[in-house]
Amino acid sequence: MALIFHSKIKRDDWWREVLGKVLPGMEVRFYPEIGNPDDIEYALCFAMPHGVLSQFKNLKGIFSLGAGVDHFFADPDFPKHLPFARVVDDELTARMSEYVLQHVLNHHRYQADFDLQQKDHVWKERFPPAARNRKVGILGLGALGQGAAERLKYLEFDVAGWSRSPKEIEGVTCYHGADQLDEFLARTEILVCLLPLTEETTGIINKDLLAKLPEGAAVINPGRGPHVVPEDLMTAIDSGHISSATLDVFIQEPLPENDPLWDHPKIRITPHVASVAAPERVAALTAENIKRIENGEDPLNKVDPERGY
Ligand code: NDP
Ligand code: OXD
Repeated sequence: MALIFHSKIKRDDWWREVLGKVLPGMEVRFYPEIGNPDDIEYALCFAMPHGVLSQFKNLKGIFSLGAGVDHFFADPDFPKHLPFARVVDDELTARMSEYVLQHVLNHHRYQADFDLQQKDHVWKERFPPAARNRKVGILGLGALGQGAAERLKYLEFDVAGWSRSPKEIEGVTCYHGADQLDEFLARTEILVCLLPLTEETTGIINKDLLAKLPEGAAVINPGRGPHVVPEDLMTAIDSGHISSATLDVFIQEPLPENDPLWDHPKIRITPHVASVAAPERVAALTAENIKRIENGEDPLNKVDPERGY
């Protein structure tokens, strides 16, 4: 029995050790060292090159190394019929919540303006409203959106969220579906995108959506790069309608050196670090899911290929 592993971040020794502890009978092969493809029964990966997974004719299950799965569905040969699971994990959620809190607080407290003022030695006060009067809106109320909403509520922000299906979450004003998007946007002063990337959500943060946010709103995107149309975001910031933005994810990663986003004075960039799942936790989840599949059960956190997330 062999498992094929692939990650964008090279830490093969670490993964070999943690997977070895929880899957003692499993041979772990690190892509591109596939060996005999017929030995491969499981895949644990992120951004596997397209066409690779479909070569494994004895594959029984596929596990994403992360929460997002868009990179799998982008592969035209992705074997959609196989059990397929992603990571849902308290620690990954907690890390994402930290990121969201950090950047919501920066926007709430006008930190981008103060950074620019500091460069010019300008002393100009501006006080934010109390958190309870600051409206934060989260696109996506799944594992990560709900986690972030909980922490924001703790700081007393006025939190709303938007999802595909209706939700009831105590202390969060919930909107859903295309019909309620405009109402959600009209009340959102700080927009956080925690949607999965699907056909429906690609390019969602475009000029039309940005125009529906109130004057001075800020945007935070730790979802996926293609959620945002970067030219529309820069135009909306340059016009003054949007005050500032924080982006963690990009259409092309690493963000090319000559990309204008790097130098925009009102855009803060982080290199896709909003959250990550610890290898020990992913390894334990993988072992549990292999056990389940071997017993003929569904894996935990199963992805629905029809919905795309
Ligand atoms: P979930 O699948 O748990 O939640 C997705 C949410 O988005 C759900 O509330 C879902 O609605 C909603 N949604 C999906 N499609 C639509 C739509 N068309 N219209 C309205 N709402 C929609 O995902 P997670 O919370 O676990 O993760 C979200 C994303 O965060 C990941 O897909 C990944 O892209 C990104 N991510 C980024 C990281 C980083 O470091 N930058 C790290 C980890 C994840 P419903 O509840 O009705 O299904
Ligand atoms: C993820 C990610 O999807 O790291 O987990 O982006």
